[in-house]
Amino acid sequence: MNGLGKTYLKKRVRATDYLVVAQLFLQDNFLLERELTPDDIKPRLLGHWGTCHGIDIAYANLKYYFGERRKDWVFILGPGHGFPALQANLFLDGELQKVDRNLQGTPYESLAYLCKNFSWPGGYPSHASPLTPGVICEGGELGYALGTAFGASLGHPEKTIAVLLGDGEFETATCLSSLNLIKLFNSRHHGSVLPILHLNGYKISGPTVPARKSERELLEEIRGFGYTPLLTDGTPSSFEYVLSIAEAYFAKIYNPHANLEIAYGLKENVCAKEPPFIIMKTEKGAGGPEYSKGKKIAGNYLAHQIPLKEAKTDVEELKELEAWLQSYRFAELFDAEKGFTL
Ligand SMILES: Cc1ncc(C[n+]2csc(CCOP(=O)(O)OP(=O)(O)O)c2C)c(N)n1
Ligand SMILES: [Mg+2]
Repeated sequence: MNGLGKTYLKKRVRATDYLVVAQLFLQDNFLLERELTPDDIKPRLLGHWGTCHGIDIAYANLKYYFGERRKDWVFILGPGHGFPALQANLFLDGELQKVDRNLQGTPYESLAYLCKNFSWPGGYPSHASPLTPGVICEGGELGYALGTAFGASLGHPEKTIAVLLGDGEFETATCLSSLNLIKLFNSRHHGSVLPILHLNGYKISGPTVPARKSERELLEEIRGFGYTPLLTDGTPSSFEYVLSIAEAYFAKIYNPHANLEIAYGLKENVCAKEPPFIIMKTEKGAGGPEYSKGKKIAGNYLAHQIPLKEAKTDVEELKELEAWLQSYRFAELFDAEKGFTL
């Protein structure tokens, strides 16, 4: 990937992360054109921040890599509580605007409507739901995403289905048993399913079991289910590398005689016999507050829902929120009249 691609991906993640935080907190002053005041903050803060940064990374990289190569790619989101990130990405791409008549004003009016109406009575829900275009299985109960992905691949060899699984979700019996579906579905008659485990270390209330395993144990577990584990830290070049290996594998199923090392510029014979399984390691809540009131937030379970819960009533938290929002320099990425300028 060239420098331009890397710059674009970093900007895109900054823009979508900002949109997430704005949806969670703001009912006004969406572009921070003046100092943040308590009146700008929603009266009831209800949503999930911690998983969103990783979703933004995964979505950006998948879209960038598969957008050209695999036109019929699908994204399935396991942690449906990361809905503000899904909305942010659909909004940035203009997909929501195509179907939602409330989002057809100027770019600023649409952004204001989106943010204010997230998790708001009569507005958007806090979790992915059938109101969101493209949602094929309502979120809420963790565990079904991988099974849904295999189901969506049935009889659709043209489809590539990337499915993001939370590491807490990866503790559920439903998700773990769905890993076995590869033994039934992996043929030329069905689509390509690409599981991505979001190893952010935490679930609602504490550390996850996959994160408590050593890297060797986790990789052996994935291999034991019949997959080739591929690790990425979410940076554009490492994400591109694991996607190129996945792409080589999928291409080989459809064209067993292709010389993929030449076709994809891969340096060695990386096209394993077992299908790819990506492990994306991120820090939960990265980019958000590191500490607040002496408590560690980013990289801890406290990032799961709303950090800075008292931002409306506590001046110190309001200032921390303002600094957090400012850190994305959103004004460089969005013009009130022209929209996104990434
Ligand atoms: C079957 C089921 N059990 C429990 C819950 C409650 N719950 C909601 S979010 C969550 C934690 C999810 O953690 P993880 O999968 O690691 O997602 P992350 O937010 O860290 O990406 C849990 C346990 C649920 N939604 N479904
Ligand atoms: Mg987690």
